[in-house]
Amino acid sequence: MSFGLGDLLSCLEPAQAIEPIAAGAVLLRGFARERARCLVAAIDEIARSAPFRNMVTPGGFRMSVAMTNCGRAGWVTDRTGYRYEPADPMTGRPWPPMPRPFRRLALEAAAAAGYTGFGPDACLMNLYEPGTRLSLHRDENERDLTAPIVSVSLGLPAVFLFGSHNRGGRPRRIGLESGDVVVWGGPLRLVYHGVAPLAEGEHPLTGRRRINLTFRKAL
Ligand code: MD3
Ligand code: FE
Repeated sequence: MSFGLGDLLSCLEPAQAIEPIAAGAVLLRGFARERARCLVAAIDEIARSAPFRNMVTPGGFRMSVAMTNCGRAGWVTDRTGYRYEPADPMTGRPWPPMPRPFRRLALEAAAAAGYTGFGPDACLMNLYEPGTRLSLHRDENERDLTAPIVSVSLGLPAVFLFGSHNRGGRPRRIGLESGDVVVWGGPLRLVYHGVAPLAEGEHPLTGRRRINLTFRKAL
């Protein structure tokens, strides 16, 4: 048996793969895999004081994705519009604080993608069940659009739809699995994106659910 230089150097490669999606976006496959179980436990705990709920859009449609937040601000929608709120409209209490390990994960992922010093103040948590989808939209309610958004997928796999700067055109489809992290910034910060209807399935960490965390600098 003989080893080439490639074999000798492969031990120097990071365990997790870094895939550039396009200028400004980086897919970190498996970046949060070892922490996934703890993240899900922490989310369950947060949801006990700020339950997942299906919010209503300004147009009057109830979203199929259930949402809650942690951090100093939380994203909400109702008949009056989309915005960030310091308190949960459902309970009147401040959103639960962002756990330190959440903040650390977001900082580390952003740094691995080339964005140093990321300090998110909001974490939006999306809960999907089979059939749930998120239609094409842009995230534009954050004050500082130079900061990236860090997205963490947990549980059932999903097909992420990655569109362009205008509404039309076929979006690219990107499969995201539990533990995958995507960092979106720079020229891609304002692209249209969404999630295809979740397929039926069962995941050891979450059962029939997918949870997505997005870390944002909102204020
Ligand atoms: C690209 N969530 O919460 S995360 C959202 O899987 C949202 O729940 C999806 O879109 C989900 O707003 C996708 C990936 C993502 C998040 C924000 C982005 C991609 C983005 C902002 C700009 C560009
Ligand atoms: Fe979004």
